[in-house]
Amino acid sequence: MRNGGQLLVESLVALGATKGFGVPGESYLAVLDALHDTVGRLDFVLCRNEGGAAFMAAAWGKLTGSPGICFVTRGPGVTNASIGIHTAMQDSAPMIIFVGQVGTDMRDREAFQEIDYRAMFGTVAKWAVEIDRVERVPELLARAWTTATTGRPGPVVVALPEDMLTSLTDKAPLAGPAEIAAPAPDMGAVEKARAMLAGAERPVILMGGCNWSEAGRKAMQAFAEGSGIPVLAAFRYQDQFDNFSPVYAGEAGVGMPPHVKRIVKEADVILAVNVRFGEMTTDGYTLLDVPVPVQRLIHVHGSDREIGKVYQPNLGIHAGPDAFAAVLSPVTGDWGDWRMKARADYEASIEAPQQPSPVDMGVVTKMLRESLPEDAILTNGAGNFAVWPNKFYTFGPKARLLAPQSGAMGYGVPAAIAAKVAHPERTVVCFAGDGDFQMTSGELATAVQAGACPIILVLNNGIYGTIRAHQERHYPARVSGTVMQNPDFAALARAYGMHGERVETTADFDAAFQRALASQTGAVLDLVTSAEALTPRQTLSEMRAAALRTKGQG
Ligand SMILES: Cc1ncc(C[n+]2csc(CCOP(=O)(O)OP(=O)(O)O)c2C)c(N)n1
Ligand SMILES: [Mg+2]
Repeated sequence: MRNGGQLLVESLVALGATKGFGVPGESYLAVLDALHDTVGRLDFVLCRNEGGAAFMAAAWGKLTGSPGICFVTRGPGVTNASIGIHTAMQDSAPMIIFVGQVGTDMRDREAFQEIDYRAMFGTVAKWAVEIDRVERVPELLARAWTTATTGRPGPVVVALPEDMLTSLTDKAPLAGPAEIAAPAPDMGAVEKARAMLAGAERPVILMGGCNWSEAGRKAMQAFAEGSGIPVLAAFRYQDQFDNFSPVYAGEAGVGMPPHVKRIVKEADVILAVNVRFGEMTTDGYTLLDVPVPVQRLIHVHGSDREIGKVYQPNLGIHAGPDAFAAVLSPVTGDWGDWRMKARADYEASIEAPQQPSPVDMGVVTKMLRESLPEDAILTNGAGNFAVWPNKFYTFGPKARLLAPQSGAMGYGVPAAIAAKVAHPERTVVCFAGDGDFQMTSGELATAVQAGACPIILVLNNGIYGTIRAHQERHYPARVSGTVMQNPDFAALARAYGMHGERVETTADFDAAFQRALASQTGAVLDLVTSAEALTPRQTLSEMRAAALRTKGQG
């Protein structure tokens, strides 16, 4: 006989979960107790805020393709965690979050910390369920795992009533995950797609998602290179295609470079593989007309619910990304100049002009681009600073980027911790804004306790820069609610037991970074940057002046 907590935890071990990120609560003591027996097989990574824990689980899912596991308490615990659930959803990343729940004997009375999770996460998560009978733990957990990982991957919320967790059953735990083959493409449709591409003058491939296998990505690269078709990455998925490939042309994401907009607009045939057509990838739904784009669209996706969701394709193909890539063979066409211009424009776009800032992030990013190991993992949250890892770093086939499609501030630090927990041997560099960093800086304690040692670069410009930029464009010279008084970030890092340094000039960065790498503790480098250098190609003053001129006040 086992209780619900033991049945759940033993089943999770069998499914392949090795780490769970969480904050304890009295609502799921039986789960915590069961985790007492799985140390070394399924470890509980103790976090400081459920928002951090859920971000770590979301990042784990995005990095590994296996559901990120999160444990949180009811009510206030899960409300804190909701930011990570939303982020996993927008990222299409697999995640399962277990939430303690009030006992079934008092449900629907608005008992202490009670929430109806199906209602709360009905549209935020991919699925939300409550397990109210202990015998159903294996059934519903198996479904949660399958739901999180198949089709368009995403987060599943599983609520666990307290009395269910302590009830005894002789039901056996799961023995392992179901083996599920992804939908394979219809070969007639694949030939149609090849014919559409072969007949194109300006074809482009757009790819995204985190559920590619290495073989699938290689096959996609072989197809794109063999056909000489330029490739764009969907928002924050530029790590899924070798940026050094002569066909790679950039990221269709926030702050989209002009050449990327031009490529999508001027393309006559778009092959979109594993792409969710979000606002950022489409530049606010302007690059392709809704619902019928001018460009001929081939949309390949593992979920039938993504095909035709926004854009009616000329050809939709329901197929998993790997399964589709595996059956592709190159096409030929006369688009060499188109491809070469796309690549040249991309190469020009990653060269940053000199920045008006004590620490010049253009120089810093270039230095990292040239010196980080090929399997480095970069992470970031949200803010203007994200342009550096997102637009000026180059991701080879082994490098990874963990950056939130939800634009959630605070993601970078927990994602870097999760990456270090997953791959202690790899170099993990988090880019954080000063505002972004302070959303989850409490997780530095988690990092130190878990022995996870990322290097965190805080781009300290003293402002909530993104909002300030919008402010200057819409309400020039009326600064409101965007200036921060910051703590000493290096001292803060040292207080947590990490290496901390303030870097005042570009010339000081290299040595500081070497000391950070050499430290066994992880490090925070507080980089003094100027608010003027808010975007790589336009200063804050230029933004203000332009807006004042438009308003006739300049
Ligand atoms: C959780 C969350 N809260 C608020 C926002 C709105 N927001 C987007 S960027 C930003 C400012 C980011 O400031 P900082 O991290 O200092 O980066 P900077 O833009 O200065 O480089 C804010 C407040 C958000 N995206 N996420
Ligand atoms: Mg800032």
